Formats: sequence, C-alpha cells, structure tokens
Amino acid sequence: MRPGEGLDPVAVQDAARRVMARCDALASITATPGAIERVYLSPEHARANRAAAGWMRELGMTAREDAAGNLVGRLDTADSESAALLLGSHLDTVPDAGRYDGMAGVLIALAVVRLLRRRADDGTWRSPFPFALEVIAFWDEEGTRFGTALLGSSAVAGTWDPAWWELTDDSGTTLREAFADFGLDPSRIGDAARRPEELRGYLEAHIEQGPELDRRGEPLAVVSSIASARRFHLTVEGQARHAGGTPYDMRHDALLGASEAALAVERICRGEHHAVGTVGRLETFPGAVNIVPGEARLSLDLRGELDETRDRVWESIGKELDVIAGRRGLRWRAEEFHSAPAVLCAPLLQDVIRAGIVATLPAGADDPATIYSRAGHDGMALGALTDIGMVFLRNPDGISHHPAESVSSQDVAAGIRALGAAVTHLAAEPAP
Ligand code: HGY
Ligand code: MN
Ligand code: MN
Repeated sequence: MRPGEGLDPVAVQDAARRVMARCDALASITATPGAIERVYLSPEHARANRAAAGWMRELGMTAREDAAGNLVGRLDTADSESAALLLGSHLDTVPDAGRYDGMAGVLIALAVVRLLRRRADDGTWRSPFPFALEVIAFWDEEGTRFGTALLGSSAVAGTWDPAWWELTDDSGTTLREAFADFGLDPSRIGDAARRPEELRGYLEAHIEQGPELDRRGEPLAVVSSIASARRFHLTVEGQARHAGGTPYDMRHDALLGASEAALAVERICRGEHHAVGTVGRLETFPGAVNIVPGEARLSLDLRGELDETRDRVWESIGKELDVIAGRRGLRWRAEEFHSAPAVLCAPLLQDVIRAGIVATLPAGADDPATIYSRAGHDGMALGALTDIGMVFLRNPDGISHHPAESVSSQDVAAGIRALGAAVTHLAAEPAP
C-alpha cells in the first residue's frame, strides 16, 4: 500500500464522525455537570478508561491500565514481542474544558488503528507493519489536580519523581493516597516505565490550541518542537490594615503589588517573540472587603520556544518583582512546582508527519506549515524515552481550555489520513 493510499475516503469520513461522537461521549464523563472536568485518579478517570478500553477491544486490541493509571491498547504483529509505535494523547482535562484537547488525539489514534489493521489467517486483527501499534491514553497531562503536569507520561518515560507522592490536591489528599484510593499500588509505579528498545517512537495528533492554522487557512501542520514550561506559586507579602483608617502612604498593599507583577509579566513577555507568561490565579488574604490585603498568592505559567528564552524572561520578571516590592514595602517569594524543557520533535518523525500531510493534499499543493507548539504535551515527558512527532489540527479561532474549543469533522478526517499515512511512511523506513 503506497503511503496515504488504501485509506478508503468513505471509511475515513465514517471514522471522523466516530471521533466527533466519541468526543461528545467522553464530554459527558465529568465531575461537574454542565461543564467538562476529568482529573487524575478520579471516578471520571476510571469511567473514561472503561469507555476507551471498550473501544480498543472492539478493534481487536488488548487494553490494560498501567501502573500509573494510563490506558494502553495494543495491536500485535505476528511477533508479540515486536517493538511498538505508540500513538495517543491524554484523556484528563483542565477545569471547564473543551472536548477535543487530548481526547481528539486518542480517538484519532484509534481511528488510524481501525483503518490500518489487517485480519490474520487465524481471524485475529494484526498490525500489518514491522511494529505493533499501541494507543495510549495518558492521564494528568494537564496537572489540574496536583499542580505538577505530565505525571502519567513521566511514569511511562521512567522519570517519576518520588517527591511527587507528597503532592496534595485541594482537599489535602496526597498523590500517594489518591493512588491507593484508585486501586493503584504506589510501590509499583516503576512497572509503568517502558524501555527505549520497546518503542519505535511516539506520534500524537492534537488540536493546535492557537490561531496559526486558522489564520493560514490550513487544516494540518507539522510540529517542530514543544515549548519549555515552568510553573510557580508566587507569594507577595505586605501588611493587612484597616481599609478606612490607613492612609495610602502607610499602606503595603499586597494585591496592588501582585497586580503590578501580573502586568509586568505581560509587558516583559510581549517584549520577547517566543515567550509567554500567564497569571491564571490570584487570591488575596485575609480577603475581607474592609481590610487592605496583607498577602497575595498568584500562579505563574511561563513558556518559551527555547529553555534559555523562558529562563531569561523569568530572570527579568524576578528583577521587576524586586523593584515593585522595594517601592511598595513588600516581600515576595516563588515556589516552582513544574518545569519541563523544550523538546524537539525527531527529524525523521517530522518528515513522516510532513509526508503524511502531503498525502492528504492535492497534487502540487504547497508543503504544510511547520510550527512549534506553545501548548505543552505528553511528548515533553516522552522525549526522554523515545522519538516524538506531532501533527496539529486546525482549531478554529485557536480557543482552547474553554468550552468553545472546536475542530471540524473534515479536519479530523484529514488528521486521520495524515497520521495513517505517516505510520505507513515510518513502516517503510529501516528500523533503527
Ligand atoms: O497547558 C498546556 O499547555 C497543555 O494544554 N497541558
Ligand atoms: Mn490542555
Ligand atoms: Mn492537550
């Protein structure tokens, strides 16, 4: 089968409709009626895994939950010991999420398996390639429950940090307790780790979560790299005082200091082409209407195309915080709770993704765009284990981490064809 051929257009459209319908089905598995929220080691995690495991088994795949709660489906070749090409994305969400961030990638991967699998003589379904096909549904890509992101993919990459066991969620439940409540054994976390020789690589389809493809009027793009990330809890300390009796020249207002800091983050990052900083959460204490805020706690999500861009911006923000604190008689401190380096998508996997997208385009069309991902993805963790590649799907208006997040069935069909063709191209490459 020539790359990109063999995928019957009617079957692809049918597969795209199934992806959209199953994104809707997964959207109904939520902790928050009327919104989408599915966090790590929750009852919704278990329900989503059960649904996806059923979809894997109906394709003739085996399906198992690994020691970190990720769901792993496998379609063997004739040799059950062969290395596997890993496809997938994540099924956990941010609060009040859209229904395609992560979910579309897992379901597009299953659609590709459905379209590429072949019946063996004994009637079982097999991977027709020199590698098995695995589909993984990672958990805790977002870090919504415990703050630190990429927990599930870090377990698979073998980079689990034992310090994470003491992370707590908003109710004070530790990650260790949540593991046990979910039915997982913390002492077996190492069993989730895969060995490099087991894998041929990792390919993920994901909505762009930005406006570039929409602005270009193109359905798909090759991803060159995934931006680096650092996340902080910032605390600004001033002095709580009477809101009426305290003249301004005696105030050390933590909220105003934090507000200047948030504006400084925007100003400094706007000055850098490939860095972005966001204050997503701000709380004041004691938080009464008639008390000057004595303390402000804010989150900072910092990203850069390159680690050094991100770190340079963090240094500038720190200097600016010193100036603000000095002027207002405040103190500030930072606690970093997540850090992930930028990860390059492997050149070979960029090439097969590009060839896969080209296979979906009319003859003579321009080459597809190659863009870096400003959003984080599980590939940031998996890059420590194996080669990673990504294909982006157009995300109208770029809105994501919001219920208005969308993707068209047509672009999902294009994504299925492109990922399928990329897998076929990779199979034609000599094994490493
Ligand atoms: O936050 C991110 O960039 C990703 O969606 N987890
Ligand atoms: Mn996300
Ligand atoms: Mn995502």
